[in-house]
This record gives sequence, C-alpha cells and structure tokens, in this order.
Amino acid sequence: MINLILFGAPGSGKGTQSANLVQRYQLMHVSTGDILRAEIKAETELGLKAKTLIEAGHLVPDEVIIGMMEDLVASHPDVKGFVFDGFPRTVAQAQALDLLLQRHQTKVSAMLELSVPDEMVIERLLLRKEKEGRSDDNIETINHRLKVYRTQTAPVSEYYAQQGNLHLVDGTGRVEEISERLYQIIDKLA
Ligand code: B4P
Repeated sequence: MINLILFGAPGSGKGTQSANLVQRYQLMHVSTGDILRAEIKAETELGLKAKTLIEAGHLVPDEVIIGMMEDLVASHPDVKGFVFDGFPRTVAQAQALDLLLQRHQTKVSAMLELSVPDEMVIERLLLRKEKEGRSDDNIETINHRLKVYRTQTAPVSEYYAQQGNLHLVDGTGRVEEISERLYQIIDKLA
C-alpha cells in the first residue's frame, strides 16, 4: 500500500494536488475538510457542530476526526492506498493515524509538505472566495486559520521529520509543475 499525507498551510494546494495524485497512483482521496463540508450540507449532528468551528477558523476536536478516519479506513480494505489531505492536523491525530495504519498492517509512506509563503496563500484563498464563496475564506478567518496552523498543525511536520518521512516541496508555481515535483518523490518510493 502507498499512504501519502499532503501537508501544508490552508490554501497551500493540498486539495488541488491530491486530485492529481489520486488519478496517477490510483489511490483513495481522503479530505477531512470535504467530509466535514458534506456533513454540514447534510445538516447532521456532526455537521452542525463542525459548522461553527470551521467558520471561526478553529479545528474540529481530535476525537471526532480520529473516529471518522478509523471508520473510513476500516470500510475500505481493498484500496491500493490513501492520499490523506488535511489530516493529520495535530500531533495527536498523527499518532492516532500511525496506530490505525499499524492495525491494518500498513504505514505512512511519505509526508509531502507544500511550502507556500503566507501572502500567496491569502491571495489564493481570497480568489477562491470570489469563485466558490466558501464561508471560511474571508480575511479574518484566514488569518485565524494561519495562526492555528502555526501553533497546532506545524508541529506535525517535525513529528514526521523525526521518523525520516518528511519531504519538503516548493508549493509555488503552476499546478502541473508542483505535481511533477511530487511525482519525482513518490516514484522513488515505489
Ligand atoms: P480544508 O478543506 O483542508 O481546507 P484548506 O486548508 O483551505 O485547504 P484546501 O485543500 O481546501 O485548499 P487548497 O490548498 O487545495 O479544511 C477546512 C477546515 O476544516 C479547517 O480550517 C478545519 O476547521 C476543518 N478541518 C479539516 N480537517 C481537519 C482535521 N484533520 N482536524 C481538525 N479540523 C479539520 O487550495 C486553495 C486555493 O488555491 C484553491 O482555490 C486552488 O484553486 C488554489 N490553488 C491551488 N494550487 C495553486 C497554484 N499552484 N497556483 C495558484 N492557485 C492555486
């Protein structure tokens, strides 16, 4: 199995690049953000809780996300692997993912971190706001999401660096150029 984590600040291109990786390597795309937005749309109990948190730029509690991921991995035993997009976002989530994959006799193959300067992610997210109207893409929420990223999420990068699994990738430039940088790393893992 190949299990990839796409990591980076909000707007660094995780969702965008995941789409290309999933197609090229025939993996299953798991975006916690997409799952939460679907729950919000369906007005489930989880969705109602997540809505307030996401709109304020906070993270959804670890136990909710970890439970969601346990169910998802267990219900897809036949996939060739996963692209985790937007997960793990805390060290507790990263530890839970390691244990979860271990239980399924597999592990994280690589953590791919997209590096993009703050000014550029802000510009991309404001542009997305114009196109898609996502309620968490306004400047106040974006600034808070970046703060949460620096304090709660960035330590996840160090966690994988210590395992020797971190690959830093320049996330600036055209989408295809960035994908090529990712392919070069992943092709060497096979
Ligand atoms: P996500 O859905 O993961 O949202 P995101 O961080 O904004 O990244 P996304 O993948 O959507 O954007 P991308 O960079 O591809 O999370 C939303 C919220 O859900 C979080 O704030 C949190 O509250 C909650 N949540 C999710 N997972 C959680 C977890 N594990 N634990 C707790 N809470 C969780 O793209 C951004 C824009 O840039 C797009 O418009 C794209 O077209 C553009 N773009 C991409 N690449 C580009 C390039 N090379 N050049 C120009 N533009 C580019």
